[in-house]
Amino acid sequence: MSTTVVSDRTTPNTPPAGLNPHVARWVDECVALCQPEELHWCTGSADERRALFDQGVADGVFIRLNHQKLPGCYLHRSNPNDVARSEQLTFICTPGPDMAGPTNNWMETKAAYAKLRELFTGCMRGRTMYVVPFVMGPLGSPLAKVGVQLTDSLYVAVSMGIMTRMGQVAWQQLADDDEFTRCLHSLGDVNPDRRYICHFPLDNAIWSFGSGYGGNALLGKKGLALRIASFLGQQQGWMAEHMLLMGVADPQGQKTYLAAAFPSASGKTNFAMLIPPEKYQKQGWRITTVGDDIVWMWVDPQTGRLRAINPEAGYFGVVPGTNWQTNPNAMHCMTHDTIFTNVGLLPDGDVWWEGKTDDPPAECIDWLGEKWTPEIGKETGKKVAHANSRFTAPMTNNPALDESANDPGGVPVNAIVFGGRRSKTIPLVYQAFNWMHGVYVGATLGSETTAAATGQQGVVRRDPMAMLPFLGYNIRDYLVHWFRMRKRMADCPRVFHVNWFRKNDQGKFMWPGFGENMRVLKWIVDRCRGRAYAVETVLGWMPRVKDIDLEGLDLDEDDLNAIQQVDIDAFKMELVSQEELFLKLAGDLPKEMVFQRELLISRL
Ligand code: GTP
Ligand code: SPV
Ligand code: MN
Repeated sequence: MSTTVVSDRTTPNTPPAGLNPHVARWVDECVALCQPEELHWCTGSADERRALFDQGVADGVFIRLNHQKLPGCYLHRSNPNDVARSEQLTFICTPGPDMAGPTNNWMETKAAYAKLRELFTGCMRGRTMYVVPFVMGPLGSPLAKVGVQLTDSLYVAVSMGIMTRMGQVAWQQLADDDEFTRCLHSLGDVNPDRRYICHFPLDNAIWSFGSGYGGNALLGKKGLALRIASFLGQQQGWMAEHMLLMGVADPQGQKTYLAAAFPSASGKTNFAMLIPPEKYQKQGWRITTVGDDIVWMWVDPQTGRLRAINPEAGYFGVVPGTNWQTNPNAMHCMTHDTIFTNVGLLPDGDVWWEGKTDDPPAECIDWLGEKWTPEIGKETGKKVAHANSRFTAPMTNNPALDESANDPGGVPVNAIVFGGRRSKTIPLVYQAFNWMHGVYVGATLGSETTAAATGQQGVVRRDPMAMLPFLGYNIRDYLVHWFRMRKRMADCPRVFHVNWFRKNDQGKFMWPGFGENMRVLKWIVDRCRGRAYAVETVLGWMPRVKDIDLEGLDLDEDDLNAIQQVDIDAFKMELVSQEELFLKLAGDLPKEMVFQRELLISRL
């Protein structure tokens, strides 16, 4: 089979004129391996998108939602065994285990290719292979990276069209270069026993088999933009991080940009789209979103300042708990041209999930395609939407999109924020003493696990910089890279730690969160601008009670004290639980980590 096969299922489809010869050769190889019946070269045009959705509806991949209510929106139900990232099946493949390090699953390169070739052989017989060229990063950015994903999933092809700058633009950006990430993906038979997400950083390649789920299958995202990019960044002196990126305009008219690393399903999308309480809006505070999941950062050699871009072009966001009160901007994003995955279907062709409205619908079809009523829910405990159900929407749907979201030069980064999901021990906000201490704070980040990955939920694990599942190389070198970045910077961002998720003895969140996080954000911005006071504590710099505005909240000073309280004994236990990470690193622990730990112990 040659690369000029014409598909009769959609529009006649041929390779682009002047196809890059390296791409042509690689596609030929993959076609020979996977043996698809047809090839579809994605162009990224609006006509193509419409045709693919029509095809998807005909194939049962998509359910067309009520286009009066939700223009351009579709529902997708995944295989029930394929609803979250599979961290235990995700591998870094290198010649030796040291490159992958103690926190990654490792496979030897040749063994990995041998295993994968077996799985991929003939896996696309009778199927269409979509050739999906895409760019991560604003077009023309020096950091932008081209990838080409070959996939037999129409859902993945269409999703890549939302999440990346997909189509003709990628061929232009690539020109006749050989430098593109080779992303090969097949659903296979969606069998968890034959599911592998393998990264080959030395080959700039990703092979993913047996899953159609976002982070496992949209290979531009966690695969390229984090695992491969973090490896490249370490080699080339820049950083790829699991962070949101937001602009905060203050009443003085000054804009402060924050990059914040929170683990999966721990508040990045919500924080990045924050709408300030009315009082703050009146004063002139305004938040804009550059990105909600991934940030690439580098030091501008002219100014010595950290700058950042969002490599993505869309949002793959958590829907449960999202509503017009908690995140109106996300709700706006979902009003049109959105794919919903694993949510409930209402009789009128609208969608529903837990937390969308106070009252559940009288009747609907749940994410598994079965009838659901509140009575059935009560009896069986079944949920309407899966806990990790998601929306996929273009960032241009976001009313708060930052004006620089497409700027190849990125935005300056004034603050870095780390945050975990911690029901106990960890206070609402503190500021690290300096960059080196900030790296320690990020490196020892702990968070309770969520539904974004399969496995046990709600257990505290160490998740350095929220990157534990996304690092493409050895964590030892990653931490050293973070410490060394300091030397490249003339003026470095201030570093903070937040926790929106502390609970009281009754199990209730102590802090209202969401839009009210503006009150903490204001202190952070004011600290960056030298306008806010802080006291030195064992953990770092903390606001006094009077430094956080509580007006209009159902909280008094005692409540805030409780949220900010640092219990020395509990913190000593926290130090013990950090051992988990230190033991993994053992003799490879960077000395700065040891020093920072000693300093913390001496403060305690
Ligand atoms: P990924 O896309 O998996 O990387 O997740 P994320 O970090 O973007 O998390 P997201 O903002 O989607 O939030 C995940 C869950 O946490 C949702 O159910 C939110 O409703 C909830 N959440 C977000 N922010 C807050 C907050 O400030 N307080 C509370 N209590 N819950 C929050
Ligand atoms: C996450 O799990 O951190 C996500 C969703 O952002 S996924 O793209 O599936 O990784
Ligand atoms: Mn994420």
